[in-house]
Amino acid sequence: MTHMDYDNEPERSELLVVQGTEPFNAEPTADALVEFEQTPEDLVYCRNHSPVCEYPEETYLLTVKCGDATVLKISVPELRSLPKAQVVAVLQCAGNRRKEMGAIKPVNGVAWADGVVANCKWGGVRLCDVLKRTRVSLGDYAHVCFASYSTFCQDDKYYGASIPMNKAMTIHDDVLLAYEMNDEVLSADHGGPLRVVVPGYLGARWVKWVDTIIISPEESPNYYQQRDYKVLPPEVDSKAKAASLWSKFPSMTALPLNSVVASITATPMPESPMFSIFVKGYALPGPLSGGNVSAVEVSVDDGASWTPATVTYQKGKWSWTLWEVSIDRVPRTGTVYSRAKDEAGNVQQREGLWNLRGVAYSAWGVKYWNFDSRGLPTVLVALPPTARFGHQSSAEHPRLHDLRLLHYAFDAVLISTVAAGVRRSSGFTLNSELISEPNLRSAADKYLGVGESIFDMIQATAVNSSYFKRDTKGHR
Ligand SMILES: Nc1nc2c(c(=O)[nH]1)N[C@H]1C(S)=C(S)[C@@H](COP(=O)(O)O)O[C@H]1N2
Ligand SMILES: [Mo]
Repeated sequence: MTHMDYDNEPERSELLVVQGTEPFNAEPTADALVEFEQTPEDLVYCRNHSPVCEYPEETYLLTVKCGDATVLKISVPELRSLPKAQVVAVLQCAGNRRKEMGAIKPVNGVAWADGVVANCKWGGVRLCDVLKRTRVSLGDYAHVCFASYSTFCQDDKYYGASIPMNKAMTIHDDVLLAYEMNDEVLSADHGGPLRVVVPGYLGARWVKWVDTIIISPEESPNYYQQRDYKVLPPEVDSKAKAASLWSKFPSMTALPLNSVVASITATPMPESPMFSIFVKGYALPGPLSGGNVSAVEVSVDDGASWTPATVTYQKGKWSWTLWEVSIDRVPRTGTVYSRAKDEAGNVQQREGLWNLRGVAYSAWGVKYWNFDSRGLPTVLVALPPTARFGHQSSAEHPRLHDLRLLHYAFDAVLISTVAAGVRRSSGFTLNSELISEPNLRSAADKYLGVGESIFDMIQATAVNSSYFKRDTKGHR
């Protein structure tokens, strides 16, 4: 596309793992996410197909059209004077867990781990209230289309999506035009001054910087509604095969019932080579007909037996569910699976369906562990007191200061591994110039690549980043 200007991007949270900068795409780690019932803004993922647009709220205008006719123009200050609605709803990208699906067979798209999920409180005006003000005979139209003409996108001249009129007009479906997130003014990164909030639907329909609404007999013609965000059958395994098929498959609406294992911490059991593990995670509701999550279970014996987890948070029908569970007498290495159930009795299935775009992956949640004799993940043990991250020493670092468990083993490979881990999970980069011992300094630089690959290995096979999760706002 012709014009995409990345010169005015806002400042971003250091807590996100950056997947791409133009456009900006970044996610937090799942173990940090589950520390908060309501996701704080600095842990809310960013998903863009274009540069981020910044507009002053006072002059921001929304246009509502029916066909070619403009049927309403309303400013954000005017929207703010209408009755306000608030809803807690989980925003999730259809590509959440794509990396896991990609391990089955390569898929197209950003290799998201399991952090493109945010449980926020959204404030704004109900879409149905705005649509009613147009005096259009709404029942004659099947769809409500949203557009942000503010900028070109990677695949189309604007970003667009649509939802069925029915969804828009059902008051209990809580579709909003939001100007607030977590009781604060909606930031540019998350679609401010105005974005669409469609509880229960994939994030792609939650159009950011929405400037135009079109009441229409048809779905949005936009690329992201018509030729993306669809679950193609598994035999469609190339872009060429997909090309003629997009129009034959429905646009995605709700995402499937899902759960993810976010963190595992271990305690050695007295007088025994076995451990007790504490497992935390999140679960997500499927289609509305199933209701919200009613239970989550975990298995450490490959699904032969299941232990119920304790649900520690759920709010209303659109929120995520947080859960945790302790399991005693597990060996030094193992695998924990999670599965969610909903109010209608649906159960999350073991396998996820592979599809070309890597969307809607919902196999059992899974995490592996591999502890040393003290219950520590086997490699992350070293950090010299002189190592500095950004401007802070390891002791001052908000996410590292209470890592009592770290031994100051002066081993460059270990330092590099920790450095790679810290960088991945918090965005901080090791400033090796500030390591006082010259030998160690050059070695740490030299081994950074090794550290990166060790860290990748740990991420794939063990549980590590719980050591990096507590920040100043964090609590247990
Ligand atoms: N205008 C616009 N709206 C958009 C997008 C976009 O690229 N442009 N991305 C969509 C997708 S795919 C998702 S998952 C969510 C992400 O919202 P967030 O960046 O606030 O987390 O916004 C949706 N709305
Ligand atoms: Mo998305």
